Formats: sequence, structure tokens, C-alpha cells
Amino acid sequence: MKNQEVSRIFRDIATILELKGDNPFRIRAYARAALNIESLSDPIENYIASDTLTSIPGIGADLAEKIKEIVETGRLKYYADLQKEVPRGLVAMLGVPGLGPKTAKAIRDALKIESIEELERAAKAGKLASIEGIREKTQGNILKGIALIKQASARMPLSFAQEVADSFITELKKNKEVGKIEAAGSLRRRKDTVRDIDILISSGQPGKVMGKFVKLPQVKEVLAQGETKSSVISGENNIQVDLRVVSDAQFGSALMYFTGSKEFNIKMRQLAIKHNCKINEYGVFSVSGKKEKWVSGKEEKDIFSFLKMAYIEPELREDRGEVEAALKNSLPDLLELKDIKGDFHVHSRYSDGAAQISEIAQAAQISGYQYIGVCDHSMSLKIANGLSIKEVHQKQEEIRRVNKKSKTRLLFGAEIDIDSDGRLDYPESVLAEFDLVVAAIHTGFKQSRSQLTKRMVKACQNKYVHIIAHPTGKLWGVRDAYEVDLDEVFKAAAEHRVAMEINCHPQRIDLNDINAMRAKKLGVKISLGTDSHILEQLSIMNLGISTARRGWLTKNDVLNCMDLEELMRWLKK
Ligand code: DGT
Ligand code: CA
Repeated sequence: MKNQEVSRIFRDIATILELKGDNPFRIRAYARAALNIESLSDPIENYIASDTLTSIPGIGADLAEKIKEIVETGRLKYYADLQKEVPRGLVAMLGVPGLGPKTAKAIRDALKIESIEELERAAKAGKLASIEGIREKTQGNILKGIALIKQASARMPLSFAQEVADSFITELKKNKEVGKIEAAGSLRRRKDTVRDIDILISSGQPGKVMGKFVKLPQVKEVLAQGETKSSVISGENNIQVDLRVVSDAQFGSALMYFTGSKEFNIKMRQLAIKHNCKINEYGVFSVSGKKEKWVSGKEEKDIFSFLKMAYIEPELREDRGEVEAALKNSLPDLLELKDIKGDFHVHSRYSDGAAQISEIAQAAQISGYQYIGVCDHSMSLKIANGLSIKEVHQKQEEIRRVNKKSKTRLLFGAEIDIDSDGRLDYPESVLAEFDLVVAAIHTGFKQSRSQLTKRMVKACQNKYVHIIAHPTGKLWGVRDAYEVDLDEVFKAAAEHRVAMEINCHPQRIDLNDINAMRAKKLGVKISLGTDSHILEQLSIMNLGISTARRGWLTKNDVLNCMDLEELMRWLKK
């Protein structure tokens, strides 16, 4: 699968074009293509095979040819030529979030910087601030940007890691020596980002399994090969994959141990001591004097029942009160995919999505949804093809027509920009016409904490707003969450009955688990939105569900679990 590779090259091209002061629409086209390819769940090779590359939004004939060239030859001539036109250090520098071409050029001219490492050293030594036109604050922001890149290269979004884990597991399962197999670690806990992948296997022939593991075609480098533990680097996404092989009798205890979290494991160990037992990756053992006897651990659920507690879902194992709740049998009944009756955040071809309204209706029906919110960008967001008022009405007409034949109810919606003063991007008369108003911030992320908070609180107070989308603006590897007092926003949302979105996009996951949990505590409803720009993204709903579960949410907390009738009542604010 070459999705990440293609996307990286397109992103670099956008950067170089920006440096050259090229046409902003061309720059944007490459950046957008990079983002869309990255979020595809199918390998880009499949699109080539079925000749459907141009069905991906933002991919026209020209980019389709370039994708083919990358996948088929491993390189792109256009990219290689472009690279010769600009110094290497400059391209690297522009990868630093928040560092624009003008500043990068000034730095390069003054200090001849060739890499991010050199840039970091110079910034730390205070050398940037001595360059004309560069302020102390800019230097600080550059360091923050570098920290963000480092953070992003240390961990990757859950769904990227999941793809790699799935491909290893599929291959490993083909071997008859392999008994049970599961991905453990943060992946099994469905954390939004993952540092490395932990796979666990039960087998009577660990040596053989290891031999096969290190020779899989996905393996780029073998870091260690032992009898029960090996580590490799996957050629795809460059992520580390650890494999451990245990006996069948140990599988449950090993699975619990390697699922973690570490904090949860510590809690469980303390609990075992109260039962005069000890617990580790090999099992649960009763201890009397110096004698130890294996008592449990073949299956994970055996361990929970042995310790007289309810089974704890992996998503909850973070020592956030789940052990105590399991002992009292008061764990929440976590949200599941089958509880979801619709999606509130889908873009159509009217703005920057790929699908026609009728195609969205069809896809929603196949997903078994009762309703789907068709939310396109609002008029000031020109770069994403935001809709003029006239286009809003054309879309309204089309939705009416399609709804007459559709089993799934299309909600006439919009993702409306919240301006720098907290006002919405359409006049009241237009706002009043929508079934569903999703409001979001798309610009002005650098405002002060109090300004941003005020802006969002004001949006919550707007009587037409139903949902605030991606409430913190975080975009993995691109920008951190903006500074905002979420508690203030949640309080306003609760008071004015506005829901907060968990945006399911793998690079967003915004709200995250902890914020979703906090919102629930303050009485706010949560809505899940896939922010789909192509229909196959509808399936990333599962990432939002994982986050909701990690935030202890049940179907009563989530707007998407209302049936259509109840929802329509709720939307009439
Ligand atoms: P990651 O890889 O940073 O995304 O997060 P995890 O949770 O997968 O962490 P990892 O890969 O270091 O270890 C996998 C699990 O193994 C972890 O969740 C709990 C367990 N584990 C690792 N080291 C320790 C330890 O020192 N003590 C205990 N109790 N458990 C550990
Ligand atoms: Ca891990």
C-alpha cells in the first residue's frame, strides 16, 4: 500500500510550489490531494487497478497520472525536477508547522540551514531572533512546530497502525503453528495514536512462528529475534512491530499484560495482592509463603471473574476509575456501532466532497442509517468551495427531491464557519432554513485563549446552532489544539443544548476521549461526525466510536443514537 508515500510526495510538492510563489490554487490542489489520499482506507493500488483514481476528490487526470507514475516506478520525475530548484534545507524547514516561506528564506539566507536539526539548534541558541524581521515570538513558535513534528513522528494515528497490524495478522494467521492471535497494547485500547504495535500469539512452536514473522514481506528491518519475543520495523509506515509468543495456558494473562495500560496493570497487581495472589504476563498465581500455584489466566475473562469483578473493555483500561467500577459492577454500557443511526457530518459535491446528493442517500441506506447530515462549507470558506446563498437553495431543492425517494432521511445541513467574532457565516434568514447547523472554526486559530473561548461560547448561544464540529482544531502532525477554555464552552453548550462533535477523521479525533468524558460530565450531548469527503470515509465512524467508548460514553450520551423522530424533535430547538 503506497498511500502514505504518494501523500508525502504531494505534500512536499505543495511546499516547494509555495516556496516558488506558485499559483495558490495549484498549491492547495496538491495539499488537498495529499490529505485525501492519506485518509483512504483502501490501497491506492486498488484505484489504479479499477481505473477509479479520479473518483477521489481533488484527483483529476493530471494527478491521477502522477499517482500511477509513483506507484509503478517508485518515483515522480516532476517531483525530482522540482527538488532541484530549491535548496533541501528550505523544503525541510517548510515542513515545520507555522513556518512560512518568507521567514524560511530569511533564515536560510542568513544561517545556511540544511535540516530541521540545524534549525532547532539555531533556534535554541537564540540565533534566529538576531535575523532581521524575525521576532522572539516567531523563534518560540518555530520550536513549538519542531516539537510537533517530533511528536507526530513518534506516534501515528490509530487507523494507520491498524492497517499495518491487520496486514501482519492476516499473514501470520496463514501458518498452522499459530493458535490464538491478537493485537494488544494501545492499539487494542483504541488510543487515538499508537507508538508501536504489540502482537500476541499462542503456539506450541514459538521458534517456528518467529522464523516466519521476521521473514514476512512487510518487514523492512529486524531489530531483534528471540525465542518468545521479536521486533521488526514495518516497511509500511515505518512503525515498530513487536511479536510475543506464549503458550495457550498463558494467553489470557499475557493478553491482559500487554494490552495495558501500564497504570491499569499496576492497579490489577495491587488488587491481586488483596486476594493473596500475584499477577503477571504468565498467569495469576496464589502465593503462600514461598510456594506459588497457577490459578488462572488462560482467558482474560477468567482473570476478571477470579478477582470477582466485571469484565473491563480494553478501551477503558487507563486507570480512570474502571477497576473500582468493575468491582462494584457499575461500568457503563459502552456505545457500539449497532447503536448508531446516522452521521451528522458529510460533504457533498456542492462544496469539496466527491459524492452527489443521491449517492450520499444510497450510501447511507447501505449503512443502515435512518438519517444523514449533508453539511457543506459556508460562503466565506472559498478555498473549500463554500456555498453562496443561491447554491444553498439549489442544494435544498435537490435534497427535497432526493428525500422523496430515499429511505434514509437526508438532513439539509451546513458546516458553517464561525468568524473571528463568533458570528456565523450566513444571515439568520438562511440559518433558519437548515435542518441541521454544524458550526466550526476554520481560521484565526492564533487568537488569544479568551478570544477563542468567547467566540465559541457565542456560537453556542446562537439559537440556530446544533453542533460544534472539531471543537479544538487539532490536526495530527499539522497543528496542535488551539487555546480555548473548553469547560466554559461545554457549560454554554449544555445550557443552550448544543452538541459537541467527536470528529472521526483519523488525524483529528477531536474531541478526544478525555474531553468527551468531560463534556458528558458537564451535561453536553456528543455527536459523531465522519467529516466524509468521499463515501468510503463513512466507515471511519468506528474511530469515533472507539473514542466515545474511551470516554465512557453510552448510547444515551450520543446524538447519533436517537431515532429519526426523536432527532427531528431535538433539532427543533
Ligand atoms: P504505545 O505503544 O506507547 O502506544 O502504548 P502501549 O500501551 O502499547 O505501550 P507499550 O507498547 O510500551 O507496552 C505494551 C503494554 O505492555 C503496555 O500497555 C503495558 C505493558 N507494559 C509495558 N511495560 C510495562 C511495565 O513496565 N510495567 C507494566 N506493568 N506493564 C508494562
Ligand atoms: Ca505499543
